[in-house]
Amino acid sequence: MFWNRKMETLKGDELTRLQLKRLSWTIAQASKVPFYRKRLNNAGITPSDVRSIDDIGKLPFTVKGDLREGYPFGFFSVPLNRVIRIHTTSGTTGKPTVVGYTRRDLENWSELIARNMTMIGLKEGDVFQNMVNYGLFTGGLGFHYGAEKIGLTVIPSATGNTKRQIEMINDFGVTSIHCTPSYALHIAEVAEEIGVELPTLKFGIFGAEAWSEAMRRELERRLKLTAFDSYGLSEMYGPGVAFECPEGDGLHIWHDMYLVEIIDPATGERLGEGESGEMVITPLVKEAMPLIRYRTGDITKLMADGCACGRGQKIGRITGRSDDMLVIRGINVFPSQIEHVLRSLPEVGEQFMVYIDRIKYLDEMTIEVEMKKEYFHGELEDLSKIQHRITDALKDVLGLRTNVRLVEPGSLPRFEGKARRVIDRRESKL
Ligand code: DLL
Repeated sequence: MFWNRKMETLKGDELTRLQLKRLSWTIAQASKVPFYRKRLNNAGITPSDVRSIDDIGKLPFTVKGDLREGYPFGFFSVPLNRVIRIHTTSGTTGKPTVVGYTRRDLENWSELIARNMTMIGLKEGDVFQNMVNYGLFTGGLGFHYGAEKIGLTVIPSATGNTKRQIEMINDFGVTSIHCTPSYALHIAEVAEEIGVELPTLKFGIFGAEAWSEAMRRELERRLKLTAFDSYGLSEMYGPGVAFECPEGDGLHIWHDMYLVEIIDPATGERLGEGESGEMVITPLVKEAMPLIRYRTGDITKLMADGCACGRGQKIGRITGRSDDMLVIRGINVFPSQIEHVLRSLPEVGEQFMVYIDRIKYLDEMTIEVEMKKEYFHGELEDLSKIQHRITDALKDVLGLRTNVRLVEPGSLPRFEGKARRVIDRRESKL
């Protein structure tokens, strides 16, 4: 099913022409922001110098630090009286990033969400429970208005009170839910604990954090639904940047609204199709806060074109963030690799936590792993065998010795929003 078949399937010259037109518009719009005016002047570039899509390579990157320096409204290209909504990122490191939206921006954003939700098969008559934070986080209102645009019956349940969420799913005949994969796992855990099935659920939309294929299988099995990956970031609009279609194997990114490049995060060189690197996005229709070549920090690749659904070129699932990468005794480790290993082991339960310390100048990684109930009360000897098996499996994938501690089911923190499973206690990280 398509929400906007023409735009969703636009390809070839027709797409390039539209992208170029919108890119010129975006550069002109960005030139109204003093930061970009100066940048473009310094680079000696005017909007008319961009004659082909590839000319974008002449423009400098924008990074999160630039946006922080513009706090709060320094990146707005329209007067404040045209900005009708503001969101911010959570700002765990330093000042949050502020994003503003004009009326047209909000319409475009809803259009994107409507495309995504229609693509997976949601339509009028479906009941949608939106179990994410409804405040400054873009996941709440972003999905809310897109779902209403299609005509779904929307339950703005937000986060928290897991038992009540489960009750609502059953009482209201909810067919589709949206939350972080971590929270979905918690929902499954609590539903099992209180012995409740969720028979009306069909679709799970999960995103806002990296999650593995093993996690998808687990969520699909335990919640008895089909799980779809949803990717986005506040600096674009929020959720709705890229989304899986029922064919799976990658996410469709909306090429009429976003120009995508993949670069080597170390050198900034552009990489080719199939090569993994950092995704750089230039939004093509953002009015209140245009951005040029924004470095997302997210690691992915452009996949070969030609999805059976007829939509445009996909990106691979996000495998981590360039700034998520941990350097442990000189070896690069992505938290997503740890998650992947742990979720494929039958003895491992719901949660894990990773702690990194520097002990006598040496990095030590300790992984606390919750076990499944049926294994936790086993013989000491068996527990020791399991611990070795986990350590070996991690060593195979990470190339690194780790300290694995098995802990009781239910003893590690649960997350309602984005999970924070890695705690780096070293003073200097490299
Ligand atoms: O997380 C927007 C969103 C809300 C996306 C709801 C999907 C669903 P931020 O809080 O600005 O925005 O965080 C953006 O989260 O750069 C990625 O590192 C990460 N992220 C988001 N979606 C995924 C995903 C929202 N599906 C940052 N897989 C991004 C992996 C994701 N990482």
